[in-house]
Amino acid sequence: MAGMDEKLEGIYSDIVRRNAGEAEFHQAAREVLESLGPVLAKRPELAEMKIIERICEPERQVIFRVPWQDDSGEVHVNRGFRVQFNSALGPYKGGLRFHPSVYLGIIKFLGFEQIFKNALTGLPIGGAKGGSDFDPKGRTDTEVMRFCQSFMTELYRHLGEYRDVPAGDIGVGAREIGYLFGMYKRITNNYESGVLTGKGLGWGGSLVRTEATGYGAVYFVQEMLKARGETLDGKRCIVSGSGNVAIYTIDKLQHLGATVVACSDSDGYVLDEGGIDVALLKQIKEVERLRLTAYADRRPASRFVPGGNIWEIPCEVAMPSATQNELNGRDAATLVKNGCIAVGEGANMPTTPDGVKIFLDAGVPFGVGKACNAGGVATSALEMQQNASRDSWTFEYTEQRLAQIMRDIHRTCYATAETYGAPGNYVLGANIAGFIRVAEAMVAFGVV
Ligand code: NDP
Ligand code: 2IT
Repeated sequence: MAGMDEKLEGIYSDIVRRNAGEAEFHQAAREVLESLGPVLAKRPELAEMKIIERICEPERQVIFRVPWQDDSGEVHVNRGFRVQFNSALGPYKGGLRFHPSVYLGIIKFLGFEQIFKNALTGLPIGGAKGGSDFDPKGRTDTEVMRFCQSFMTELYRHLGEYRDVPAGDIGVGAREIGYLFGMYKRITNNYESGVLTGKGLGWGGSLVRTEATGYGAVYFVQEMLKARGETLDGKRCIVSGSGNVAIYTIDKLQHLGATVVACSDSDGYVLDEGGIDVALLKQIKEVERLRLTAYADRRPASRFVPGGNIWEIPCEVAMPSATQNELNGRDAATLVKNGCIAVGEGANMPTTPDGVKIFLDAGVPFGVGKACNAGGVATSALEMQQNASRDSWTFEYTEQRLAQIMRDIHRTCYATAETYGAPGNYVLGANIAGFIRVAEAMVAFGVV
């Protein structure tokens, strides 16, 4: 296998054998292992302690039945997951995803990425992920509530502010966190604010958490451009997706003088040469919960392209912010050919391995997800800090903290890549820097 020595190749084939059929987890693990050769060469004690083998095996995996009734009384059975991957640096931390494509391999890949991402934030949080194959699309509020209540009826016993702290991800936003928190509070008879993050502002939530992933991703791209003497001002940008991450990525890009000409959902993309109208996008997606076609209906200057490939639109900055493997090698080649000068991953693992290689080979600064989108979970950790001190910070102060964390992550990845002989390679820098922080804690704790 390219880029891996014999020892790492052996670890990788064990992962494939022990986690059969979990393609996304194999992909995420392989990307990290491909970065670790130089670390093992410098730090043989980490190999001796089998740190990599231990990091690749979740500490605990919970799979459970989630029965619920829809508004007509029909009974449905979904599957719930929580993979508590690593608690070396703090309580398990990571989002919940509700999407029909969810199975163990997706949750495991996301939990694995979360270990290194959370380590990069410098904050005291371990790595986890959870979710369900429940499809919230077309479901009423009361159906979503009953599903969340059933989901929490099992999950609560695995949570706690010092044990495991979930948040949102695809299909899980403030509404779902509200229903989940309400059920947790009822079952445990405790007002334990710090057990979930992404809460509403009136009941323990943090200002800036809603905006944090998108804003943070843009700060990261800003730093990558700065390292090359560039700015976002006047840049033509593409952001895929139209959910939480995409909306606030677009918002911040335009605030900094860029123009975002397109965004998307799973049905196609909207092209708006004048720049996406963020207020209208928020109204349609967050308030009315409609599809992106409604945006084009209300804004005659734009048009919706059903089934269109958003990466064929020429741009200078691309920020994939929808889902895993949404940008492949062909798309990457098209972007490079069309003059793309920076890529920042708002989503988790949106670029396929051949796509990543094309960007790296072309020398296009590539902000890998676990570094670039870490602002969301970092602000979740700031929410936990506020909850622990029964305090709430201002928008300005919280945003300053987020911006500083993103600059620090960029500096760490940049410097680590340089130290390990791969200047400008944020993938290598993020993997090595995140790994070392977790590995050192694991060594200190002994074989546990
Ligand atoms: P949302 O549910 O708010 O939005 C998801 C968006 O992605 C929608 O536009 C959705 O379109 C699209 N999408 C989802 N699944 C698919 C799919 N299989 N194919 C095509 N399009 C799809 O989720 P978020 O914005 O929160 O999450 C987006 C990405 O960012 C995910 O990869 C998530 O893991 C990652 N992320 C999220 C963080 C957060 O704080 N929320 C933090 C860090 C990373 P449609 O409506 O058509 O399904
Ligand atoms: O992928 C992610 O980092 C998230 N979905 C956010 C996790 C969190 O705990 O805020």
